[in-house]
Amino acid sequence: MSIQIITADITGLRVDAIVNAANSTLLGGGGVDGAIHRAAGPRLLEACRAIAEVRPGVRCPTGEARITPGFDLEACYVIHTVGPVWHGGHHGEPSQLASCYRETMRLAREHELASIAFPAISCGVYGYPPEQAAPVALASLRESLVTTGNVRVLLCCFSDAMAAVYQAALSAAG
Ligand code: AR6
Repeated sequence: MSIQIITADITGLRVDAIVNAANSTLLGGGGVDGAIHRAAGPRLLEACRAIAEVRPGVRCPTGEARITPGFDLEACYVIHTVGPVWHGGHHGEPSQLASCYRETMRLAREHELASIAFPAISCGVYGYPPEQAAPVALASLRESLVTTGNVRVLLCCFSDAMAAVYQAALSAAG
């Protein structure tokens, strides 16, 4: 089992898959989603558009994940997952966030990926406090890694401050 915290732009990482903190349309947005679409090129949007809607306008409900190729990225795949919008923490946010990590790791296992990089899902526009998101992310990943085995997991933070929060949660988890 290997979980490592780094500070980097996720779009430049040479891993089997990078994870996109998307919205349920899967048709792009700001933050890391916008950066991934820009770096992967227009074929990524075409691939996302081709994913079946589960209801009008929703290709990926909150807490679920979908996989596409990485196109112009160094990464072979993008796994798109939709984190919860923070509404104070008592509206199922922790279990939805845990589900994002679990469902993404399930797809990683299905595709026999050896390395994967996650951004801090929900910790930007969606407003999830990083100090509360980090322990949820780590607990879910640790659970998944019991069955997923030898996958190298990178938690790719966009600032040293965010990396420090995740590092503290990793240390606290022992
Ligand atoms: N590499 C790594 N991390 C990044 C990068 C990057 N290039 N760019 C931003 N981050 P956010 P969310 C960090 O807002 O909160 C989009 O519009 C960022 O600093 O991207 O899940 C989607 O379409 C923050 O720590 O995702 C949705 O509508 C983290 O990534 C909505 O935002 C997540 O911030 C999703 O919101």
